Amino acid sequence: MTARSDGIPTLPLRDPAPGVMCLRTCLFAVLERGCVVPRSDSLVGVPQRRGRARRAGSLAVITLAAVALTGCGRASWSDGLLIEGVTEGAERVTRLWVGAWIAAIAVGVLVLGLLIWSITVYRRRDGDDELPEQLRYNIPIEVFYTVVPIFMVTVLFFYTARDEQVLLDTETQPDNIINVVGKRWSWDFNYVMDDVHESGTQARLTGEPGVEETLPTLYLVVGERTEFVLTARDVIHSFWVPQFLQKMDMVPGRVNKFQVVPTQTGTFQGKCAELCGAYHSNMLFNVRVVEQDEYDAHMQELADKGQTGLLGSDLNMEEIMENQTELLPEGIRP
Ligand SMILES: [Cu+2]
Repeated sequence: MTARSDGIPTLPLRDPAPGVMCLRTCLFAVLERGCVVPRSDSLVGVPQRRGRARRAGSLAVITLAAVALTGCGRASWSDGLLIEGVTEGAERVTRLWVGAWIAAIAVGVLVLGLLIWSITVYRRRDGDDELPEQLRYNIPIEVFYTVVPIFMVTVLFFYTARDEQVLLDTETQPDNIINVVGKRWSWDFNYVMDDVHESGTQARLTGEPGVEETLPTLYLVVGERTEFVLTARDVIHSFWVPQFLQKMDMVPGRVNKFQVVPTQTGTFQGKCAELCGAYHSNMLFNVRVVEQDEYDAHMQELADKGQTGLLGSDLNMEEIMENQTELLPEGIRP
């Protein structure tokens, strides 16, 4: 893929999530068959049977696409087709995701079942000339359908709040602290404990392969607890590494934090998840999770290039709020 039909070049990055890739391919296949887009011949009196056959064909293709997703790389039905997580917290997120889907499907099936049951059993029959028994102001029923949704929302809220509390806990002493700064339209990485930094520039989407090698790259040590201190230079951005299954906003004047422990080595994609301006989609970066010695070598490489010291928050367009400055590590404070 090098250019869209409108001439705008696209970025030949690594494959997206396996499930996403397959879903996209399958849906394109359906669209290309003309199954989803209405065709003009259905408007000029072609027998309806053909239309019906086509619709049945579409349905079959979509069903097959959904089934085929199970065979697409690492996304599995047991994980709710969610991309594979590569941090310690990922399993918790996956469980919450799968649980929420099970609850949603159970409620959906129950509601549909009740709907079909009521329109079948209580349908109007020959000779029914009067209104059936009316159930307005039936207090037990009204209490029932008030209490049940409140119960369902409470259960979902409980599990979400419980998991969020664990995932956003920053009480544990981290092994490493990295200040990630969002800016239009790239990233700065301050390796606080190693006193070096990297300043990225926005991706040049040339349409040629190899663009990903030019992106700023964030290095992390596998198995090590890293704390991200998130700030923004100009407007709101959002720090998102899809395979962390977690993201967080970067708000001018504020300091946000979360910690991760990466569980596998490898290179992963990162991007801004908050529409932040014209080149928001160019705001890309890589994450390399490596062993300690490779991380140390990279820190040395940055130092050798003269990228010592940290990029201070005085570069921000907006000052960090007073009650937030203490959340910043020394060396970045204004
Ligand atoms: Cu952004």
